[in-house]
Amino acid sequence: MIGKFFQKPEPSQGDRVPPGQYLAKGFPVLTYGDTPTIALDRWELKIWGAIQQPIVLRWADIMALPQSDFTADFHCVTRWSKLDVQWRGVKVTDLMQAIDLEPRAVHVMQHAYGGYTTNLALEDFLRPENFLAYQLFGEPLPPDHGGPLRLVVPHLYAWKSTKWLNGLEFLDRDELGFWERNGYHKRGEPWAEERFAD
Ligand SMILES: Nc1nc2c(c(=O)[nH]1)N[C@H]1C(S)=C(S)[C@@H](COP(=O)(O)O)O[C@H]1N2
Ligand SMILES: [Mo]
Repeated sequence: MIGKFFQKPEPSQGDRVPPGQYLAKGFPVLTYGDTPTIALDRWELKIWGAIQQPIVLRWADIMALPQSDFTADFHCVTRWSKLDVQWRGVKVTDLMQAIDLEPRAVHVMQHAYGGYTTNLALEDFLRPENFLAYQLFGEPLPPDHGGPLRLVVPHLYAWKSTKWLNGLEFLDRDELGFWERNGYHKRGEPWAEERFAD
């Protein structure tokens, strides 16, 4: 595994690389299926389920929210990690200011253009470090990395960070997303190596 595509962490980075992970050279693309093409003037983010009022956000609505820069480590369950990825976008907590959750909301399903889904517990979704990203290293987020817009949930394996996000469905119970139905862990915390369902 070490060599062309992977490298050993420097000692100073070691405590940032979760068990069983290697540092990737570059930033690999990991997609199940094809990369969809979405024009910004047709782009939508639908938010529905256990909330007071379903809404559909357009690109201008995202741009009207507070914008922030983020630096976050990225851990794929296939054992590569990339440290200090630089993004720009909107905090989940800022997006959620506009949403009135019903008390029965306890989980959220992320939906993507193309049909990918992944589930999160509400407390994992609402963490202050989570964000919606539309820039990567100062450039528009490349389509292969999830552009125009993806979610990033740094504290969980990256399959919980949906590329081409176009829906957030709030749920009154946990439901499994695409990888979770295919044997992966419900939560996916890298420091605990929550890779597979028991
Ligand atoms: N829509 C969608 N989002 C997705 C995936 C996918 O196949 N489709 N793959 C996930 C996985 S397994 C990982 S590791 C990261 C990879 O992000 P990257 O391709 O930008 O490195 O995206 C996640 N989000
Ligand atoms: Mo992954």
